[in-house]
Amino acid sequence: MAAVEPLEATLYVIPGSHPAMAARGMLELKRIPYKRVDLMPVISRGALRALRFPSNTVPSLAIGGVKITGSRAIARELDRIRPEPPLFPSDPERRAAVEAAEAWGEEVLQDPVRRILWNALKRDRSPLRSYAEGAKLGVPIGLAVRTAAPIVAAENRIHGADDETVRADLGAFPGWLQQVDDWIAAGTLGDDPPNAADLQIAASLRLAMTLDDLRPAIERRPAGELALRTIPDFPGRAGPVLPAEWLEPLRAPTPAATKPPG
Ligand SMILES: N[C@@H](CCC(=O)N[C@@H](CS)C(=O)NCC(=O)O)C(=O)O
Repeated sequence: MAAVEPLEATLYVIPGSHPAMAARGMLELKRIPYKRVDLMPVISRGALRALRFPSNTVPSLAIGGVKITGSRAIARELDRIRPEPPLFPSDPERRAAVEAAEAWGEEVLQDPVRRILWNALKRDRSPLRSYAEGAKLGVPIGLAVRTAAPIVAAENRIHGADDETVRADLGAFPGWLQQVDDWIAAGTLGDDPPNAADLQIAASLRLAMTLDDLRPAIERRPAGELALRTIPDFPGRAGPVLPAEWLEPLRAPTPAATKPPG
């Protein structure tokens, strides 16, 4: 067996960032030890620019002298430098299906979950502390949370988390959950060990499940089980805060719940 070269790896994250959590899952799956650097949102942008990463978002990873930004780029680089266990299937058709689900996870699901969270935190900032659990931000967590109002406002602006958009996101959510359930049924998702799409999608669903407003609609379906299995621990918990009428689409019975017995 070829010797596995030790790798110097530093992963830059924001506490509670779902794509950063996906990247952590990838490194852990491949048993690559890494140093984690926790950054405050917004401030992260300047820090990553100063560190000369290709872009200014998290996750950003420095590994083996290379700097990569983005959960999907990180998945590919990790598979290149440490092929086992693979994040993508070797069969071309299966790989294409996993890549399509992974792209959907980033391009369709990731942003709405981010918007919903920031909109909820705008209504009540007190859960912020729970998302920062275990993080080393360089300032006392209490102080970071107490002074977070401008950051929360900036994040709402940066990510376009206005009420109209977030209400529409919640309306679309049941369809997205159905899409994930369908991919699980088709075998594209739900592999053991997880593939890149499992990690990408599970991280978004896990963050959504930190919101008491959303968790009941997710946890008992295959999508929720996948999320909990793939990323058992995800810091953060926000109590109910979104307007009840926005959540109505999520209250409709799931297809599994309406199936007749037998
Ligand atoms: N789509 C990117 C994530 C890009 C992104 O928006 N990351 C957020 C954290 S979830 C970020 O860096 N935010 C910094 C900020 O908003 O100031 C990926 O999958 O890597």
